[in-house]
Amino acid sequence: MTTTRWLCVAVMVAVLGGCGDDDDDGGARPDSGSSGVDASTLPDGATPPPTDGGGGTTDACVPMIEICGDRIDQNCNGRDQACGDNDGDGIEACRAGDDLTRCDCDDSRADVYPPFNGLPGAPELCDGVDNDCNGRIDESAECCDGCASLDNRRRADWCNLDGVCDCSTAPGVGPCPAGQTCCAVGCVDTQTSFDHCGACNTRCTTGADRCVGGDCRCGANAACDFVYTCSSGSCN
Ligand SMILES: [Ca+2]
Ligand SMILES: [Ca+2]
Ligand SMILES: [Ca+2]
Ligand SMILES: [Ca+2]
Repeated sequence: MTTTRWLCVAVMVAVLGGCGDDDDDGGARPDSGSSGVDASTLPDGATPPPTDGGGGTTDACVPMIEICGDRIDQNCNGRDQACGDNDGDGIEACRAGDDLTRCDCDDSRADVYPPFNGLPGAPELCDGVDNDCNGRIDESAECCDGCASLDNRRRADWCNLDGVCDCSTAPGVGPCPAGQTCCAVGCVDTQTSFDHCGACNTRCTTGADRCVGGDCRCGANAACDFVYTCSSGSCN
């Protein structure tokens, strides 16, 4: 490659997104293959420009969080992401300069979005994807080897950066003690908690006055039908 060609690639990547789609794959990154940059021809210390993930390329594209509108294909899907909410999950695509944990780190997938406005992010699935845009892939307790020894993985909600199983809402505790569940408010006994009866955030209604064995109850009896209120162990 001539010096002129290399300058074209470098400048056009930054400004226009490439010097033509030589392999016709629509990639926003400069194409490689037979017309790719030969690292041996670059100035000392220079690195070749990244390539897209489309067909016809020979260099591997390493997926990163996509930045919309910068004419660079960070997530290797063959094109730059348009700004806005392209996948309709309610969170706009990351723009250059954004806090990448607070914008949609993949605006082409509706099952990937960060916590927003008090609502949780997408559940972190064991799928090799950073579903909740926190910069970590498959860190949930369900996916984490560090939680494998627990009798119940609901005692934790993720693994720390060192791989140790933890309940993030109960700092310093590590996994919740046996018999407790890691909820948004910390470690909870869902067998007895009125506000988390049977599961996190499952509050008993006024038809009950206690939680026993994970079931809402009125005194020694089942919870009252919805038209009644439980008072002093009786439905009234
Ligand atoms: Ca979105
Ligand atoms: Ca998304
Ligand atoms: Ca994550
Ligand atoms: Ca995941």
